[in-house]
Amino acid sequence: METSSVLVIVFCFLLLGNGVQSLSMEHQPYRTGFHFQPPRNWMNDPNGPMYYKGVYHLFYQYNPYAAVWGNITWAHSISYDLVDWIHLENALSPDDPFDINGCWSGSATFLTGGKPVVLYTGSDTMKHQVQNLAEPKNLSDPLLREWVKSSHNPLMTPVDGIEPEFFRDPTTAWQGPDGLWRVLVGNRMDGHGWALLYRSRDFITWTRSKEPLHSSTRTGMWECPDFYPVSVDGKEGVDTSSFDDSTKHVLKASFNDCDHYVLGNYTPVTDNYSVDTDFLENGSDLRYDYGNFYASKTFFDGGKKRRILWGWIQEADSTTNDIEKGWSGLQSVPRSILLSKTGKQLVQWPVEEIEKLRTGNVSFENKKLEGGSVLEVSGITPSQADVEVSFDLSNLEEAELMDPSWIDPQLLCRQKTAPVRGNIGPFGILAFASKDMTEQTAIFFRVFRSDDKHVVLMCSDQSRSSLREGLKKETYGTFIDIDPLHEKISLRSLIDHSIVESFGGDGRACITARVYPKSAIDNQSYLYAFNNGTFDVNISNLNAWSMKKAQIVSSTKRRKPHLD
Ligand code: DQQ
Repeated sequence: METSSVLVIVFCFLLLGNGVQSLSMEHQPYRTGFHFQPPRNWMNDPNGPMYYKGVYHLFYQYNPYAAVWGNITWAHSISYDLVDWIHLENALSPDDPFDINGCWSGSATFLTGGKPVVLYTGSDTMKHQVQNLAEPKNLSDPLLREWVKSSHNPLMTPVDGIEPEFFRDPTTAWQGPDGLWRVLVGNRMDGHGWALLYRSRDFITWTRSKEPLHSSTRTGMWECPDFYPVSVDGKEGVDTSSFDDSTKHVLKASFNDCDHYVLGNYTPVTDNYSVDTDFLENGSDLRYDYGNFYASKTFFDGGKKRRILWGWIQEADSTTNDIEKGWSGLQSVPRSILLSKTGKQLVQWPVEEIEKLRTGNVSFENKKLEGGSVLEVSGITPSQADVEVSFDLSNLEEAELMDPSWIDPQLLCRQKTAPVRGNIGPFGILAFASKDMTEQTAIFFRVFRSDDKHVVLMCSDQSRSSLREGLKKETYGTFIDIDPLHEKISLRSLIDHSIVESFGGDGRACITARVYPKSAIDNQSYLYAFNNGTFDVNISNLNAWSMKKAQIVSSTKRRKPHLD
């Protein structure tokens, strides 16, 4: 062997063996294959997503200079299919007095006639939060490459008792039957969360309504509010300014590191919003995702008549390691979002376009998983995969009794992690598993019995996800509205190098986790189905695919698009 080859091997060995050093730019096991991320540096909230003249636009909070939050700019990427992305020039930079300390989150609105504009928060010279307007320079450019800030900025300022540090993140605006535009701005007042309501005839002069659209004494500051209609027949998405009896309205607010939502009825003439069950009321805790998912935003895709949701997935590693690897933050896969059949919650599913990355399928049906067994799913690339599995259960009468004190599902998942045996469950999948199983991320279900029904718990257990120290290895969980007597328990997980996005019960509960295995990376990563309950479960169907890499490139480096 030549001396140079030996040196390369020794160098790689040193990199791999050295924890933090292994995260340097030379070795990047945690970069994703099909989740959106910029080539380098910091990214947080998705901003102003929209579909314009056949092109999807995603803007996002970005630091052009470092892998930590700061210098917040609106970066801009476009796509023709929500899978492959092209990074364009930054759309908004913090270089005016009304946004010199940052161009923070905001949303896009199509004005009458179809002109897109964005409202965003500027952190001004005093670090006061103000709301600003920007519009495309050239409407005939479907890529909307250049953006011009309004000469009227700032349009909304923190006056009349609004605290200047708690006034941000304007929603997509909607137009009422009186022709007035409405927009919400996230706020904290008296220590609580508010969605302030503003109205305008010309989109320039905005007047604050005496009453907020909604507020809650159970929460702190509301960041990144979102407000939109969903159709009660649950089949198609609905444009933000549509109102009729066949819709309910969703209000989402970001607080406590999670995106919470409520459902309710909105009357546009009076701007009355009456919620079915309020935020955190009577144990209600509706969230888009019970894992790592924040500051999300939806938009109406007029092309395919659907509403699409994006969320920021933060790192769960130390800032030092983020700096070392040179980047921080992912976006979730775009998810289409609808009202469930029960009308009591939303359901989410990865947009169908993601499926074009599927390749190399492995599938089987009707396989018994005995209590205490694992089954390797081989023949795919487990570190970049899409897995769908459904379980049917025949021993439901054996389910353990639900203890009425188990009211916190996340706590229950933390206590009853994957190695803790139950009667019916834990069963599910082990993602990012090392051959010796010392590393594994378990996404699983447990079934309990309570009075006359069954209670299904869904968990994502990161406690053994990595042998590396210093990571946040949070375990997440939620109860999920499935009746296992009458339906199978299904799970879909999108596994992508350092992220697992899981959809239980056909999208009734989502849990996203960031994990950084030390040895279960690339081709040393394995995937298993498992059942650690006492009783057998049956895999009625399992389908797994390797996933191709999406093409996410800067405008100068574009290759031929996928032809399939
Ligand atoms: N991120 C933005 C704010 C928003 C927060 C700043 C939520 O506008 O409230 O980067 O993550």
